[in-house]
Amino acid sequence: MQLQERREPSMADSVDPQFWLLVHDIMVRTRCLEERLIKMSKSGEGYFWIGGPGEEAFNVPLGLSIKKGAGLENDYLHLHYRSSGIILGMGAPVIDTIRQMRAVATDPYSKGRNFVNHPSIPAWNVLPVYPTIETQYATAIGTGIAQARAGGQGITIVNGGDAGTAEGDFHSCLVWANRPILPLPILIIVVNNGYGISTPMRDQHGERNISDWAKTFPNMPGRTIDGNDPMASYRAIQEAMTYVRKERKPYLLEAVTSRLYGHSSSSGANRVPEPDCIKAFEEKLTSLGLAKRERLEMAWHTNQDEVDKAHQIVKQEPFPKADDIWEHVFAEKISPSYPRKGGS
Ligand SMILES: Cc1ncc(C[n+]2csc(CCOP(=O)(O)OP(=O)(O)O)c2C)c(N)n1
Repeated sequence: MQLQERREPSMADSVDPQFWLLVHDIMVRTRCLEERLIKMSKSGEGYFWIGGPGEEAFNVPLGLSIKKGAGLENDYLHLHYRSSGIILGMGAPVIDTIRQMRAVATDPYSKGRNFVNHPSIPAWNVLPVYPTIETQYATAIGTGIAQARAGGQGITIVNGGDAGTAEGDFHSCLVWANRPILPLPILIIVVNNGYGISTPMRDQHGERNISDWAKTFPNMPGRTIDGNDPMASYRAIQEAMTYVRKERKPYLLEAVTSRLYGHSSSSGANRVPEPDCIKAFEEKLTSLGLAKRERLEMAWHTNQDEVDKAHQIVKQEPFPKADDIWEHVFAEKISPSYPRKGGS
């Protein structure tokens, strides 16, 4: 793997230090949330855990950079199941993810019916996250076409893992995004954490970098960056987003990250000794003189407290009732030929 970094020592100075404290705060909130979800899965509160501890350094700057809202003039997000840092960066509250983990009726994303970290937020163009890997690269083509036709500033953003790039949906996205007749404004992201469940990426992928697929298309930029560094990530995201928004053409960005608790609860969800992006960021912030250690420690206390309080609230909330099974399944104005409540 070769990181294509462009070193700009002025990066830390060119951004308000308060911004990096905000990034740190949301990274910590995301980690506190994910560690709570893991505890919930281990104590039988919820059926399954999958999530993004280790991806915070890339995801939080991305979430903070989204043009957020509904409709074609805003960004559409086709995300995978490790994107908690993105939606928390966009301002989603931790309590809603805890609700989906416990599968309670108050879960706004799926009414207690989907796995945790499978949000759906229509008001922010966050399409439902699915557990089938890589299909999001196919749906991204649809909003990409709509936004190419509409013009304006809104773009489509899709992310997924390294292993999934071996599947056809990823390549369909590259081909459709680069059609000369209608190039698509899609920021195509691959988060490379080095594994597909338990299969090492290096055993399966002969390409040097996944971003090298961009070279197949004469005009498509592609880069591989250190997704464990929030400053490098923010810089690369800004560059890529500016290109896609202005040029209305695709960009392939690969972020190399850690995977700190393995694949999911199915593989045990135990901490593994890979580089921790939050620890490294804290070292950087203090050594650059951008933050004091006490300020950073306070972020851990405040966010842990917020997550604990949200968890206590969710524990009192009701589970869905059996009678609710047909709610939110069919659209309101449906053809009479479609099945009705109680029918099939
Ligand atoms: C279409 C499909 N095939 C297989 C699976 C089983 N599966 C779930 S996660 C996973 C590995 C995904 O690895 P990667 O794309 O690298 O993403 P990561 O989980 O590492 O973020 C697989 C094969 C699936 N969910 N969907």
